[in-house]
Amino acid sequence: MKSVYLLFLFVGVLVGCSSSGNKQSSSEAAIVNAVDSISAVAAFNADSAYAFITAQCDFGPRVPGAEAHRLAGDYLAGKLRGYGAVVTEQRMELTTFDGTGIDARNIIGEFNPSASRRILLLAHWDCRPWADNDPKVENRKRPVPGANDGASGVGVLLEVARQMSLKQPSVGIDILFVDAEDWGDSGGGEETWALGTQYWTKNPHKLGYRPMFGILLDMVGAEDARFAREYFSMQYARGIVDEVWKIAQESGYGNYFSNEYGGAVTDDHVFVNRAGIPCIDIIDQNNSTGTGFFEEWHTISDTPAVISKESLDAVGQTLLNLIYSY
Ligand code: AHN
Ligand code: ZN
Repeated sequence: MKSVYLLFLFVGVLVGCSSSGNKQSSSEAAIVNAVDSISAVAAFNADSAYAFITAQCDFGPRVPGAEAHRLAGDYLAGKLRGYGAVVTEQRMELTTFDGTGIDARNIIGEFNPSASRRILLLAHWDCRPWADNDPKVENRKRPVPGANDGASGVGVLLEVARQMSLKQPSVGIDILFVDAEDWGDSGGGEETWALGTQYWTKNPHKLGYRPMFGILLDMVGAEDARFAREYFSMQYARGIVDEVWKIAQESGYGNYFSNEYGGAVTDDHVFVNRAGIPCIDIIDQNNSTGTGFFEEWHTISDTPAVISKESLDAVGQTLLNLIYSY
């Protein structure tokens, strides 16, 4: 954000000059417009977001059924409430592809609940029960710590929530923490993933819930994250991808928000789109790892050590700039 402040000062000088009678050049006008659209905005605090990630991981792996899962769920609901949200919790019994019955829990926080124009922001908060991509065979039945795969998106959204408690947005924002995303069958059917989201689309927290669009965050915290334009997001919600990527690039995060086309990811947003809500996925895709995702994906090494505050900042500041542009 320092660069935004510097830019603001710089534009102040420009505006000062142009008010003395000179016609503003189009490039000056472009800078003024860019700053106008971000100057009213809150400053995302990546240290805070990082602390929300370590707090989740400190409970232990948030695998449905585990004590850490219950405690972390209470923590997340309490945080949303503390930042002024109207909180709804959905409890559900689900059966996973391997026949396990789990008690799952979606947590929803409504900000500015009376606003009719709304944006949905979501991330999964559960951890995968097995690190089946771990290089060591003996680790593959252990749970994933889920610092990036899960906690990063949640941590960014909690910091967005904290910012909204300081400055009420004009638009309504609904933060949805979905459960049981990551109990899916690698190489199995797509419907084995995103069970909490599938439940929510069939049982929305509000009858006839219709936000303008949704944004899913998944694995947003790794160093040098690269958010390509994910395939299903482009299929279902191209205009939202364009809008978010434009704001990110104008905010100085073009290194993260790439114009490249990404692969197709079966993720929570697919089911939201099928329910008729246009929804994009901001997800780090990596061509060099073999899995398509960050190096430690579905390993026991997905710990806070993989998290980069710069990556959190790129995503969080982009979201705030979007929210306060409405
Ligand atoms: C598949 O691997 C099919 N989808 C990735 C969804 C996911 C898992 N996101 C996080 N963990
Ligand atoms: Zn996962």
